[in-house]
Amino acid sequence: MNATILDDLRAALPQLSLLTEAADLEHYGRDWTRRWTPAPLAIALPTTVEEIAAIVRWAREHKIALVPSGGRTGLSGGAVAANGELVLSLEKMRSTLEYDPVDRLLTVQAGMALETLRSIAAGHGLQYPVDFAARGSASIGGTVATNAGGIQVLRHGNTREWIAGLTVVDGRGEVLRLNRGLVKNSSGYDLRHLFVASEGTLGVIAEVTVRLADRDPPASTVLFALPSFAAIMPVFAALRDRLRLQSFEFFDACALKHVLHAGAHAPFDQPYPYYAIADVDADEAGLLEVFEACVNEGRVEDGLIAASDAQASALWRLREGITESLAPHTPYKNDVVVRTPRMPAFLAEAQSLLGAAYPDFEVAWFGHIGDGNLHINILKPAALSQADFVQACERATKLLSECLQRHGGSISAEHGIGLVKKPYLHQTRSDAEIAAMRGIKAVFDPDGIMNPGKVFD
Ligand code: 2HG
Ligand code: ZN
Repeated sequence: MNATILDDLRAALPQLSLLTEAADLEHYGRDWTRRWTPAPLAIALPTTVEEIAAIVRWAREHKIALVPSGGRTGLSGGAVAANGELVLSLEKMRSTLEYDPVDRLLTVQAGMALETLRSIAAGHGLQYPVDFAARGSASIGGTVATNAGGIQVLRHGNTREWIAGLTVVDGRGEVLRLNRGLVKNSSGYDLRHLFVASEGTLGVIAEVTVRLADRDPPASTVLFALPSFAAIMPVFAALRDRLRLQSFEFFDACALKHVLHAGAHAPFDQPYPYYAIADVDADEAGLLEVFEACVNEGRVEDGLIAASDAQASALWRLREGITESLAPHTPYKNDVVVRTPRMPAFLAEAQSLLGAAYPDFEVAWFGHIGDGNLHINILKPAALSQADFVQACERATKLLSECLQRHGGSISAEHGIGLVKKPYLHQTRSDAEIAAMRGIKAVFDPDGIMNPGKVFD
C-alpha cells in the first residue's frame, strides 16, 4: 500500500527528493520531545515554493497527512510524525533570497537556521533580535510556526514582532504571499499573523521576510546568587528601574547542578538556591550600585560581573546549557507563563503543589522570568518506567494548568501546544476561541491534511 502511494508520488513529482530508509524515517520523524515512536510514510525534501505546492496538492488529492519539518528542535511534539504522515522537510531550502538595505528587510527560505540568519544580519551591521540556545539547529520557519521567544524577548519581543512577510502554501495547495514586507497594511485581516504560531496546522511556511534592527549597545553581563525565589522579582525590578535591561533569566540550584555535571565551571565557591543572569547596557558603576543595594537588602548573596566577552559567554553557558544537560534525564517539560506581577504567588503555589504531589521527583526551575515565562522540567527517576513517569507528570501538569488558570496564565509561552500540551489547551483558551481556531483551520486546510492531531483534534 505505502509502496503504491510512494510510486504515485514519484510519478507525479519525478524531480522530488524522497527518503524512505529506516534511519531517515527515524531521524526526520521525531523532534526533541523523544516521546513518540517515529513512523512517517517518507520524507520529501522540496527545493522551491512550487514544489511544496505540488506536494500539498498531491497530498490533498490522496488524503495523505503532511508534517512540515524544520530543525525539529521543538519541545511540544509539533514536528513528530508517528502515524504514517509524509514529512515535508525544509532542509534543502536554506538560501537568502533578497536583502533590502533601505527597509532593512531580509528574505530567506524557511529552512535557514536561526543562527545563519542572525549572522547574515550581523554582516549587514544589524541584528535579528530573536535568539535562544537552539539557534544552530532551529529553522527560521519553525521559529515562526511556534512564535519562538527566547532570551531577548524582554527587550525586543517574540518572533511575531519581526515578521514582515511570509510566503506560505496552505492546505489547499494555494501559494499565499502575505504582507510582502509592507510596514503599514490596513487592508483587512492580517493572514500573516495567523500563520505565526500555527504549528504547521494551516500550511507550510516556505519563505520568510524579517525586519532587522539596530544592534544593541555593548552589554555588561551579571550573575547574581539569590537566597530565595522571593528575591528574584525585586532584583529584576531593581535592574530594570535603574539600568537598561537587555535580558533577565533565572535558574535554580538543580538546573545549575546538571549544567556543572555536564562540564561547566562553578561560578561561586558554594551553591545557592537560585541564580539570576542579566545583560544590561554597559554601565559598570550602575551595576555595582544595584548589586550593593540588593546585598544590603538581603536579596543577593554573591555576584559576578563578566570582565570580558569570554567570561560573559561562560556565564551565559550556565543558563543556555540547561536543556542539553537535562536531556539524559528525559525530562517532562512545562513552559508556562503568567503576568510578571502574578509570578511570586504562582510560583509559591506551583512549587508547593508539585512538592506535595511528587516529593520524590527532582524538578529544575528556570527560564525567562522577566517575561513571566518559567520552564519547569521534571526529571525522570531512573527506577521509574517512561510510561509511569509520563502518567505522573501528566497529573502534575493538570494541577499546574489549573493553578495557571487561577492566575490567568497560559500552558505554553513559547514552545507551542503540539501533542504534549493538547490536553490542556482548553485551560488556556475558551471554548469559543477553540471553535474559532477550528473554523480558521477548516478554511486553510479543508481536508485536514496539515499536521493533523497537533494543537487540537
Ligand atoms: C530555553 O529557554 C528553552 O532554554 C528550552 O526554551 C527550555 O528545556 C526547556 O524546558
Ligand atoms: Zn525558553
